[in-house]
Amino acid sequence: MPRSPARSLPRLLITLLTTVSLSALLTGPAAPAAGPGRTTTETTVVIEGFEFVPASVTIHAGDSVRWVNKDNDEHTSTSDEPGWDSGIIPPGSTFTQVFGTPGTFGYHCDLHSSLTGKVVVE
Ligand SMILES: [Cu+2]
Repeated sequence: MPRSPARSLPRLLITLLTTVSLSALLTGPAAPAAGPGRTTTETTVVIEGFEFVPASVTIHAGDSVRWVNKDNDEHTSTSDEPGWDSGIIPPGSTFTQVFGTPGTFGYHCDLHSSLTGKVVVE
């Protein structure tokens, strides 16, 4: 006997939701450009001596950048255009941002206007 639509629809929804949740867990919601089988990488930018080191990093879509504050002062990683804002990164702390979209993204420290950097996403 065929299953009635009233019974199979909720089951289909649950299957869909489970699939979406699983893929979100596996790839992260901000990494749509990372194809299956490609490993994402994390690039580290050190904040030291009131500089982003290196000041420019090039990554692939789906990769992440991790800022590590090695200064004794607070800093931020804030995109020049709307995009991301770490908020205060206390000394010894880190902030990680995933980049899902190709482009060139300038950023700065909100507390020290001389601190600038660039993330190039290929
Ligand atoms: Cu700063």
